[in-house]
Amino acid sequence: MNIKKFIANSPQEALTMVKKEMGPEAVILETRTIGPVEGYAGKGRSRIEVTAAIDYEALDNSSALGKPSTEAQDPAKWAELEGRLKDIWDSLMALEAKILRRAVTNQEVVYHNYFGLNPSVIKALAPEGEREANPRPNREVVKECLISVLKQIHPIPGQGRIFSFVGPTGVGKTTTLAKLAALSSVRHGKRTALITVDTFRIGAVEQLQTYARIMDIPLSVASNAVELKRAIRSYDGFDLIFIDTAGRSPGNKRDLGRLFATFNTGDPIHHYLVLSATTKLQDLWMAESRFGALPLGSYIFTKLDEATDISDMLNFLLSRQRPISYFTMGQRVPEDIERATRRRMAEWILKRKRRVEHEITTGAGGDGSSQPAQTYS
Ligand SMILES: Nc1nc2c(ncn2[C@@H]2O[C@H](COP(=O)(O)OP(=O)(O)OP(=O)(O)O)[C@@H](O)[C@H]2O)c(=O)[nH]1
Ligand SMILES: [Mg+2]
Repeated sequence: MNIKKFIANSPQEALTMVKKEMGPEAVILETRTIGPVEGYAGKGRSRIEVTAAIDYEALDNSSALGKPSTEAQDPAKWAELEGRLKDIWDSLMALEAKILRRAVTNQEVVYHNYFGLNPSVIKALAPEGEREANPRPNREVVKECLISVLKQIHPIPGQGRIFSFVGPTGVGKTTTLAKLAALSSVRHGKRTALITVDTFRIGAVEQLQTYARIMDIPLSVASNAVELKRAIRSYDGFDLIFIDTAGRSPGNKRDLGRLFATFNTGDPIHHYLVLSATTKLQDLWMAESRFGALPLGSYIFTKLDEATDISDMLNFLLSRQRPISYFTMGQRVPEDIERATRRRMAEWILKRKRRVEHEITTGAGGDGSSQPAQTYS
Protein backbone atom coordinates (compact mmCIF):
# COMPACT_ATOMS: atom_id res chain seq x y z
CA MET A 1 0.00 0.00 0.00
CA ASN A 2 1.31 3.44 -0.96
CA ILE A 3 -0.15 6.28 1.16
CA LYS A 4 0.34 9.93 0.39
CA LYS A 5 -0.97 13.30 1.60
CA PHE A 6 -1.93 16.12 -0.77
CA ILE A 7 -2.58 19.73 0.22
CA ALA A 8 -4.71 21.86 -2.07
CA ASN A 9 -6.88 24.95 -2.06
CA SER A 10 -10.09 23.05 -2.73
CA PRO A 11 -11.33 19.44 -2.66
CA GLN A 12 -11.55 19.59 -6.44
CA GLU A 13 -7.92 20.57 -6.80
CA ALA A 14 -6.83 17.92 -4.28
CA LEU A 15 -8.69 15.25 -6.21
CA THR A 16 -7.06 16.32 -9.46
CA MET A 17 -3.64 16.11 -7.78
CA VAL A 18 -4.39 12.63 -6.42
CA LYS A 19 -5.58 11.32 -9.80
CA LYS A 20 -2.63 12.85 -11.59
CA GLU A 21 -0.02 11.43 -9.24
CA MET A 22 -1.55 8.16 -8.14
CA GLY A 23 -3.84 7.32 -10.99
CA PRO A 24 -7.56 6.52 -11.17
CA GLU A 25 -7.17 3.46 -8.88
CA ALA A 26 -6.26 5.67 -5.88
CA VAL A 27 -8.71 5.80 -2.98
CA ILE A 28 -9.25 8.71 -0.64
CA LEU A 29 -8.66 7.67 2.97
CA GLU A 30 -9.24 11.00 4.66
CA THR A 31 -10.11 14.62 3.83
CA ARG A 32 -9.69 17.42 6.35
CA THR A 33 -9.39 21.18 6.48
CA ILE A 34 -6.14 22.43 7.87
CA GLY A 35 -4.85 25.88 8.89
CA PRO A 36 -2.54 28.03 6.79
CA VAL A 37 0.61 26.15 5.72
CA GLU A 38 4.03 27.82 5.94
CA GLY A 39 5.70 28.38 2.59
CA TYR A 40 2.69 27.23 0.68
CA ALA A 41 1.11 29.30 -2.09
CA GLY A 42 -1.97 31.17 -1.00
CA LYS A 43 -0.48 32.07 2.41
CA GLY A 44 -2.96 32.82 5.21
CA ARG A 45 -5.82 30.69 3.80
CA SER A 46 -7.15 27.34 5.03
CA ARG A 47 -6.29 24.35 2.98
CA ILE A 48 -7.67 20.91 2.23
CA GLU A 49 -5.49 17.95 3.13
CA VAL A 50 -6.34 14.72 1.39
CA THR A 51 -4.81 11.38 2.33
CA ALA A 52 -4.92 8.98 -0.59
CA ALA A 53 -3.69 5.44 -1.03
CA ILE A 54 -3.16 2.91 -3.73
CA ASP A 55 -2.31 -0.79 -3.76
CA TYR A 56 1.18 -1.50 -5.10
CA GLU A 57 -0.37 -4.04 -7.43
CA ALA A 58 -2.84 -1.48 -8.73
CA LEU A 59 0.03 0.98 -8.86
CA ASP A 60 2.06 -1.39 -11.03
CA ASN A 61 -0.81 -1.98 -13.37
CA SER A 62 -1.95 1.57 -13.61
CA SER A 63 -1.09 2.98 -16.96
CA ALA A 64 -2.14 6.41 -15.69
CA LEU A 65 0.87 6.50 -13.38
CA GLY A 66 3.51 6.50 -16.04
CA LYS A 67 3.37 7.76 -19.50
CA PRO A 68 2.16 4.91 -21.70
CA SER A 69 5.04 3.76 -23.86
CA THR A 70 4.95 4.79 -27.47
CA GLU A 71 4.83 1.08 -28.30
CA ALA A 72 1.67 0.64 -26.26
CA GLN A 73 0.10 3.58 -27.96
CA ASP A 74 0.91 2.25 -31.41
CA PRO A 75 -2.20 0.40 -32.76
CA ALA A 76 0.00 -1.75 -35.04
CA LYS A 77 2.00 -2.95 -32.01
CA TRP A 78 -1.22 -3.73 -30.17
CA ALA A 79 -2.47 -5.78 -33.12
CA GLU A 80 0.83 -7.65 -33.23
CA LEU A 81 0.68 -8.37 -29.48
CA GLU A 82 -2.89 -9.56 -29.75
CA GLY A 83 -1.91 -11.83 -32.64
CA ARG A 84 0.89 -13.35 -30.59
CA LEU A 85 -1.41 -13.87 -27.61
CA LYS A 86 -3.89 -15.62 -29.86
CA ASP A 87 -1.14 -17.94 -31.16
CA ILE A 88 -0.15 -18.86 -27.61
CA TRP A 89 -3.80 -19.42 -26.68
CA ASP A 90 -4.39 -21.61 -29.74
CA SER A 91 -1.38 -23.81 -29.03
CA LEU A 92 -2.43 -24.18 -25.40
CA MET A 93 -5.88 -25.25 -26.51
CA ALA A 94 -4.41 -27.71 -29.03
CA LEU A 95 -2.17 -29.21 -26.33
CA GLU A 96 -5.08 -29.57 -23.95
CA ALA A 97 -7.16 -31.21 -26.65
CA LYS A 98 -4.30 -33.63 -27.34
CA ILE A 99 -3.99 -34.52 -23.66
CA LEU A 100 -7.74 -35.03 -23.41
CA ARG A 101 -7.79 -37.19 -26.55
CA ARG A 102 -4.88 -39.23 -25.13
CA ALA A 103 -6.80 -40.36 -22.05
CA VAL A 104 -4.77 -42.81 -20.00
CA THR A 105 -5.92 -46.39 -19.77
CA ASN A 106 -6.51 -48.35 -16.60
CA GLN A 107 -3.40 -50.36 -17.40
CA GLU A 108 -1.31 -47.20 -17.51
CA VAL A 109 -2.67 -46.16 -14.11
CA VAL A 110 -1.63 -49.51 -12.64
CA TYR A 111 1.81 -49.51 -14.28
CA HIS A 112 2.53 -45.98 -13.18
CA ASN A 113 0.83 -45.61 -9.81
CA TYR A 114 1.09 -49.10 -8.44
CA PHE A 115 4.20 -50.54 -10.10
CA GLY A 116 6.14 -47.27 -10.41
CA LEU A 117 7.04 -47.85 -14.06
CA ASN A 118 8.50 -45.17 -16.31
CA PRO A 119 6.53 -43.86 -19.31
CA SER A 120 9.04 -45.40 -21.77
CA VAL A 121 8.64 -48.83 -20.18
CA ILE A 122 4.86 -48.42 -20.03
CA LYS A 123 4.75 -47.55 -23.72
CA ALA A 124 6.23 -50.96 -24.50
CA LEU A 125 3.78 -52.74 -22.20
CA ALA A 126 0.46 -50.92 -22.37
CA PRO A 127 -2.01 -51.64 -25.13
CA GLU A 128 -3.03 -48.63 -27.19
CA GLY A 129 -6.42 -47.43 -26.10
CA GLU A 130 -8.54 -44.48 -25.14
CA ARG A 131 -10.54 -45.92 -22.33
CA GLU A 132 -11.51 -43.84 -19.36
CA ALA A 133 -8.96 -44.34 -16.60
CA ASN A 134 -10.12 -45.27 -13.14
CA PRO A 135 -7.81 -44.12 -10.34
CA ARG A 136 -8.61 -47.34 -8.44
CA PRO A 137 -8.54 -50.04 -11.14
CA ASN A 138 -10.04 -53.37 -10.21
CA ARG A 139 -8.23 -56.60 -9.36
CA GLU A 140 -8.61 -57.98 -12.87
CA VAL A 141 -6.69 -55.08 -14.39
CA VAL A 142 -3.95 -55.34 -11.77
CA LYS A 143 -3.65 -59.08 -12.42
CA GLU A 144 -3.52 -58.54 -16.17
CA CYS A 145 -0.77 -55.92 -15.76
CA LEU A 146 1.19 -58.10 -13.37
CA ILE A 147 1.18 -60.94 -15.87
CA SER A 148 2.36 -58.63 -18.70
CA VAL A 149 5.23 -57.38 -16.51
CA LEU A 150 6.26 -60.83 -15.35
CA LYS A 151 6.32 -62.07 -18.95
CA GLN A 152 9.04 -59.51 -19.68
CA ILE A 153 11.28 -60.67 -16.83
CA HIS A 154 13.50 -63.66 -17.46
CA PRO A 155 14.61 -65.53 -14.38
CA ILE A 156 17.35 -68.13 -14.95
CA PRO A 157 19.66 -69.95 -12.62
CA GLY A 158 23.35 -69.31 -13.31
CA GLN A 159 24.57 -71.65 -16.01
CA GLY A 160 27.86 -73.52 -16.22
CA ARG A 161 30.64 -74.38 -13.79
CA ILE A 162 32.61 -71.17 -13.44
CA PHE A 163 30.94 -68.01 -12.12
CA SER A 164 32.31 -64.54 -11.57
CA PHE A 165 30.77 -61.73 -9.53
CA VAL A 166 31.37 -58.31 -11.01
CA GLY A 167 29.80 -54.94 -10.27
CA PRO A 168 30.17 -51.56 -8.62
CA THR A 169 31.85 -51.21 -5.23
CA GLY A 170 30.15 -52.39 -2.08
CA VAL A 171 27.02 -53.86 -3.68
CA GLY A 172 27.54 -57.20 -1.94
CA LYS A 173 29.55 -59.27 -4.46
CA THR A 174 31.70 -61.09 -1.89
CA THR A 175 28.79 -61.69 0.48
CA THR A 176 26.61 -63.03 -2.34
CA LEU A 177 29.41 -65.29 -3.55
CA ALA A 178 29.82 -66.61 0.01
CA LYS A 179 26.06 -67.29 0.24
CA LEU A 180 26.04 -69.27 -3.01
CA ALA A 181 29.25 -71.10 -2.17
CA ALA A 182 27.85 -72.09 1.22
CA LEU A 183 24.60 -73.34 -0.31
CA SER A 184 26.35 -75.35 -3.02
CA SER A 185 29.07 -76.85 -0.82
CA VAL A 186 27.48 -77.24 2.59
CA ARG A 187 23.84 -77.73 1.63
CA HIS A 188 24.11 -79.49 -1.74
CA GLY A 189 27.45 -81.25 -1.23
CA LYS A 190 29.00 -79.92 -4.46
CA ARG A 191 32.78 -79.66 -4.70
CA THR A 192 33.20 -75.92 -4.67
CA ALA A 193 36.33 -73.76 -4.99
CA LEU A 194 36.88 -70.02 -4.66
CA ILE A 195 39.22 -67.73 -6.54
CA THR A 196 39.62 -64.06 -5.87
CA VAL A 197 41.08 -61.59 -8.33
CA ASP A 198 40.49 -58.82 -5.79
CA THR A 199 44.07 -58.11 -4.83
CA PHE A 200 43.22 -54.41 -4.93
CA ARG A 201 41.27 -53.76 -1.74
CA ILE A 202 43.00 -54.15 1.62
CA GLY A 203 41.45 -57.04 3.52
CA ALA A 204 39.57 -58.41 0.50
CA VAL A 205 41.50 -61.70 0.41
CA GLU A 206 41.16 -62.11 4.19
CA GLN A 207 37.39 -61.50 3.92
CA LEU A 208 37.02 -64.38 1.47
CA GLN A 209 39.57 -66.53 3.32
CA THR A 210 37.37 -66.36 6.42
CA TYR A 211 34.38 -67.68 4.47
CA ALA A 212 36.54 -70.39 2.78
CA ARG A 213 37.84 -71.57 6.15
CA ILE A 214 34.35 -71.74 7.68
CA MET A 215 33.03 -73.69 4.68
CA ASP A 216 36.18 -75.75 4.45
CA ILE A 217 36.68 -75.11 0.75
CA PRO A 218 39.85 -74.04 -1.11
CA LEU A 219 40.64 -70.47 -2.13
CA SER A 220 43.21 -69.22 -4.66
CA VAL A 221 44.35 -65.71 -5.38
CA ALA A 222 45.03 -64.53 -8.95
CA SER A 223 46.11 -61.11 -10.08
CA ASN A 224 46.10 -61.50 -13.86
CA ALA A 225 44.77 -63.68 -16.67
CA VAL A 226 47.69 -66.15 -16.52
CA GLU A 227 47.27 -66.69 -12.79
CA LEU A 228 43.52 -66.97 -13.14
CA LYS A 229 43.85 -69.59 -15.86
CA ARG A 230 46.29 -71.53 -13.70
CA ALA A 231 43.95 -71.36 -10.70
CA ILE A 232 40.98 -72.55 -12.79
CA ARG A 233 43.07 -75.51 -14.07
CA SER A 234 44.00 -76.42 -10.52
CA TYR A 235 40.29 -76.95 -9.78
CA ASP A 236 39.66 -79.28 -12.73
CA GLY A 237 37.82 -81.89 -10.68
CA PHE A 238 35.53 -79.38 -8.97
CA ASP A 239 31.80 -78.97 -9.68
CA LEU A 240 31.73 -75.22 -9.17
CA ILE A 241 34.24 -72.37 -9.16
CA PHE A 242 33.26 -68.92 -7.86
CA ILE A 243 35.45 -65.95 -8.74
CA ASP A 244 35.31 -62.78 -6.63
CA THR A 245 36.38 -59.48 -8.13
CA ALA A 246 37.29 -56.06 -6.81
CA GLY A 247 34.44 -53.59 -6.86
CA ARG A 248 35.05 -51.09 -9.62
CA SER A 249 33.48 -47.73 -10.10
CA PRO A 250 31.59 -47.81 -13.40
CA GLY A 251 33.19 -44.42 -14.13
CA ASN A 252 36.75 -45.79 -13.95
CA LYS A 253 37.36 -47.18 -17.43
CA ARG A 254 41.05 -47.95 -16.84
CA ASP A 255 40.44 -50.18 -13.80
CA LEU A 256 37.52 -51.83 -15.56
CA GLY A 257 39.76 -52.57 -18.56
CA ARG A 258 42.27 -54.23 -16.26
CA LEU A 259 39.54 -56.33 -14.66
CA PHE A 260 38.18 -57.43 -18.04
CA ALA A 261 41.69 -58.36 -19.23
CA THR A 262 42.02 -60.71 -16.25
CA PHE A 263 39.13 -62.76 -17.63
CA ASN A 264 40.99 -63.45 -20.89
CA THR A 265 41.56 -67.07 -20.03
CA GLY A 266 39.49 -68.71 -22.74
CA ASP A 267 37.33 -70.43 -20.11
CA PRO A 268 33.53 -70.24 -20.32
CA ILE A 269 32.63 -68.02 -17.38
CA HIS A 270 29.11 -66.99 -16.41
CA HIS A 271 29.55 -63.39 -15.27
CA TYR A 272 26.98 -62.26 -12.74
CA LEU A 273 26.51 -58.50 -12.75
CA VAL A 274 25.77 -57.75 -9.11
CA LEU A 275 23.66 -54.63 -8.59
CA SER A 276 22.00 -53.15 -5.56
CA ALA A 277 18.23 -52.61 -5.51
CA THR A 278 18.93 -49.32 -3.71
CA THR A 279 20.71 -47.90 -6.76
CA LYS A 280 18.99 -45.27 -8.92
CA LEU A 281 17.85 -46.27 -12.40
CA GLN A 282 20.37 -44.04 -14.22
CA ASP A 283 23.22 -45.54 -12.20
CA LEU A 284 22.00 -49.07 -12.89
CA TRP A 285 22.04 -48.30 -16.61
CA MET A 286 25.49 -46.81 -16.34
CA ALA A 287 26.85 -49.83 -14.44
CA GLU A 288 25.34 -52.17 -16.99
CA SER A 289 26.76 -50.27 -19.92
CA ARG A 290 30.27 -50.26 -18.41
CA PHE A 291 30.33 -53.87 -17.20
CA GLY A 292 28.51 -54.88 -20.37
CA ALA A 293 31.91 -55.01 -22.07
CA LEU A 294 32.06 -58.47 -20.49
CA PRO A 295 29.70 -61.11 -21.86
CA LEU A 296 27.35 -60.82 -18.88
CA GLY A 297 25.34 -63.95 -18.07
CA SER A 298 22.69 -62.54 -15.75
CA TYR A 299 21.98 -60.09 -12.95
CA ILE A 300 21.91 -60.53 -9.21
CA PHE A 301 20.06 -57.86 -7.27
CA THR A 302 21.17 -57.33 -3.68
CA LYS A 303 19.88 -55.38 -0.68
CA LEU A 304 16.18 -55.70 -1.42
CA ASP A 305 15.72 -55.45 2.34
CA GLU A 306 17.13 -51.91 2.24
CA ALA A 307 15.16 -50.73 -0.79
CA THR A 308 11.99 -48.88 0.20
CA ASP A 309 10.95 -48.94 -3.44
CA ILE A 310 11.92 -51.54 -6.02
CA SER A 311 10.60 -49.57 -8.99
CA ASP A 312 14.10 -48.62 -10.20
CA MET A 313 15.07 -52.29 -10.26
CA LEU A 314 11.83 -53.12 -12.04
CA ASN A 315 12.23 -50.38 -14.63
CA PHE A 316 15.80 -51.54 -15.19
CA LEU A 317 14.85 -55.19 -15.69
CA LEU A 318 11.99 -54.27 -18.01
CA SER A 319 14.19 -52.05 -20.14
CA ARG A 320 16.83 -54.76 -20.51
CA GLN A 321 16.70 -58.20 -22.07
CA ARG A 322 19.18 -59.89 -19.77
CA PRO A 323 17.92 -62.46 -17.26
CA ILE A 324 18.04 -62.25 -13.48
CA SER A 325 19.25 -65.09 -11.27
CA TYR A 326 19.09 -64.11 -7.60
CA PHE A 327 17.82 -61.62 -5.06
CA THR A 328 19.53 -61.04 -1.76
CA MET A 329 17.75 -59.44 1.14
CA GLY A 330 20.08 -59.30 4.12
CA GLN A 331 23.59 -59.86 5.43
CA ARG A 332 23.18 -63.37 6.77
CA VAL A 333 25.25 -66.04 5.00
CA PRO A 334 23.79 -68.16 3.51
CA GLU A 335 20.16 -67.46 4.53
CA ASP A 336 19.50 -64.13 2.85
CA ILE A 337 19.46 -65.15 -0.79
CA GLU A 338 16.79 -66.60 -3.03
CA ARG A 339 16.36 -67.61 -6.64
CA ALA A 340 14.73 -64.83 -8.63
CA THR A 341 11.43 -66.35 -9.66
CA ARG A 342 8.40 -64.72 -11.24
CA ARG A 343 6.42 -65.52 -8.10
CA ARG A 344 8.86 -63.62 -5.90
CA MET A 345 8.94 -60.77 -8.38
CA ALA A 346 5.13 -60.60 -8.22
CA GLU A 347 5.30 -60.46 -4.43
CA TRP A 348 7.75 -57.55 -4.46
CA ILE A 349 5.58 -55.66 -6.97
CA LEU A 350 2.37 -56.24 -5.03
CA LYS A 351 4.10 -55.09 -1.86
CA ARG A 352 4.65 -51.74 -3.59
CA LYS A 353 1.03 -51.69 -4.76
CA ARG A 354 -0.19 -52.21 -1.20
CA ARG A 355 2.02 -49.35 0.00
CA VAL A 356 0.58 -47.00 -2.66
CA GLU A 357 -2.97 -48.09 -1.81
CA HIS A 358 -2.27 -47.37 1.83
CA GLU A 359 -1.02 -43.91 0.86
CA ILE A 360 -4.14 -43.26 -1.21
CA THR A 361 -6.53 -44.29 1.56
CA THR A 362 -4.71 -42.60 4.42
CA GLY A 363 -3.39 -39.61 2.49
CA ALA A 364 0.12 -40.53 3.66
CA GLY A 365 3.16 -40.29 1.44
CA GLY A 366 2.58 -37.40 -0.90
CA ASP A 367 5.36 -38.35 -3.29
CA GLY A 368 3.03 -38.04 -6.25
CA SER A 369 2.88 -41.77 -6.82
CA SER A 370 -0.77 -41.80 -5.87
CA GLN A 371 -1.69 -39.29 -8.52
CA PRO A 372 -3.43 -40.61 -11.63
CA ALA A 373 -0.97 -41.01 -14.48
CA GLN A 374 -2.02 -38.23 -16.83
CA THR A 375 1.18 -37.32 -18.53
CA TYR A 376 1.90 -39.83 -21.25
CA SER A 377 2.02 -38.63 -24.80
N1 LIG B 1 21.25 -55.13 3.91
C1 LIG B 1 21.99 -55.89 3.11
N2 LIG B 1 23.32 -55.79 3.18
C2 LIG B 1 24.05 -56.58 2.35
C3 LIG B 1 23.45 -57.46 1.43
N3 LIG B 1 24.45 -58.06 0.75
C4 LIG B 1 25.61 -57.58 1.24
N4 LIG B 1 25.38 -56.69 2.22
C5 LIG B 1 26.33 -55.89 2.99
O1 LIG B 1 26.95 -54.94 2.14
C6 LIG B 1 28.27 -54.69 2.60
C7 LIG B 1 29.25 -54.87 1.45
O2 LIG B 1 29.25 -56.25 1.09
P1 LIG B 1 30.44 -56.90 0.27
O3 LIG B 1 30.04 -58.29 -0.02
O4 LIG B 1 31.75 -56.72 0.95
O5 LIG B 1 30.38 -56.00 -1.02
P2 LIG B 1 31.34 -56.06 -2.27
O6 LIG B 1 30.54 -55.76 -3.47
O7 LIG B 1 32.10 -57.34 -2.27
O8 LIG B 1 32.32 -54.85 -1.94
P3 LIG B 1 33.71 -54.53 -2.68
O9 LIG B 1 34.41 -55.81 -2.87
O10 LIG B 1 34.40 -53.62 -1.72
O11 LIG B 1 33.37 -53.85 -3.93
C8 LIG B 1 28.53 -55.64 3.74
O12 LIG B 1 28.28 -54.98 4.94
C9 LIG B 1 27.47 -56.72 3.53
O13 LIG B 1 27.12 -57.38 4.74
C10 LIG B 1 22.01 -57.53 1.40
O14 LIG B 1 21.39 -58.25 0.62
N5 LIG B 1 21.34 -56.72 2.25
MG1 LIG C 1 34.15 -57.75 -2.30
